[in-house]
Amino acid sequence: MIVRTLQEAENSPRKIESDNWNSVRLSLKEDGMGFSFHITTIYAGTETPIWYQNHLETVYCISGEGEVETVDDGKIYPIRPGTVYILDKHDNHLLRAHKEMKLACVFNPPLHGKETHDENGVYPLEAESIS
Ligand code: 9YT
Repeated sequence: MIVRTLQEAENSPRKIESDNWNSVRLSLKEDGMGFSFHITTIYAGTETPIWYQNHLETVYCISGEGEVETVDDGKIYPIRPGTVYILDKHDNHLLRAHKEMKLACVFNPPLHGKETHDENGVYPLEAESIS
């Protein structure tokens, strides 16, 4: 069994910083679970273009307030605590935070650890591990 705390992971290479967000990667590919699990903080007032062409992601809102817009059809979905959105179609989307949001995120296939978005909001299939 593997046991970690958010606090220790925040003070380790498991925490990845970006302009609009940070992500604390509590479980990664190297754990052999077939998914990775992250706690992501989206900064207030930001809009992030995301298009996970190589991954599926499920996102559960723990706290904060925002919205997600699917680019293909312009639909806007409010995000509140208790909301889950599931990117089952590799949806190209815009994530906006009205207030800082804490999100629990699951990726399939799992991330290696060091991924950050490229200019199109994509993560590559292969990336550097944290260890
Ligand atoms: C919701 C979302 O995808 N935010 C970007 C960061 C991502 N969750 C990650 O790498 O943990």
